[in-house]
Amino acid sequence: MLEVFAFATPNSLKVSIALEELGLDYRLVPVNLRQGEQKSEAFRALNPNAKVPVLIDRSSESGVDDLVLGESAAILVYLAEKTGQLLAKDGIHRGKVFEQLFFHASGLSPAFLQAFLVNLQSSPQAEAQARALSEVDRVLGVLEHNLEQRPYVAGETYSIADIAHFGWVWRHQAIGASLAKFPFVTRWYEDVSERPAVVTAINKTLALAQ
Ligand SMILES: N[C@@H](CCC(=O)N[C@@H](CS)C(=O)NCC(=O)O)C(=O)O
Repeated sequence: MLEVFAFATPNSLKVSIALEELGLDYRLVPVNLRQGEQKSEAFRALNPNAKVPVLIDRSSESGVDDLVLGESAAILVYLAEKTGQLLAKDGIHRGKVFEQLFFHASGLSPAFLQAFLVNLQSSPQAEAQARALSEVDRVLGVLEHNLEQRPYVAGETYSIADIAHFGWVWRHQAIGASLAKFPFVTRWYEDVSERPAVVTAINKTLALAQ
């Protein structure tokens, strides 16, 4: 049984989507970020970084070798390798998936997070908001360039790189960003949004905050 410590957030959603796509049996364990549960001693024992998501794979009989894994991109890679799906075993496509995952972790995710945090302030400064949104637009422009040449972010097939990017792009309206000037990103976003696994994962992840 797989357990995912999560909340109704972009990084948590990525893991729910992967688990739904892969048809794995899992349980979501809510960590209420609004109440600061991520800072509890019990949660920090799982992830000293005090952030969701965290995956626990209890597939070992003894429990001694249970895997406890933080970082959404690492979890996506683990699940893909565990099942042999959504990540090529070698070659060009695998390289491209990792390129996108590293771009996600170092570029797209921090840009969206920064814009989200600026918006969260009680009286956000216009200049800070504009700067954050301009970086969001810049990284969306990088995605646009990729998606103009291929149907999915890392090539011809859907992969964990699409799941990673989708997790944050899903929140574009909440941070005041628009996809209107990115037609290829819009096409990809609509395509991924309609996948049954994605619809189910969004519903289950949003329910964590209800
Ligand atoms: N690099 C981490 C980032 C995780 C992250 O930022 N999680 C947010 C929710 S999306 C969180 O737990 N925030 C709580 C906090 O910062 O106190 C990942 O990709 O998993």
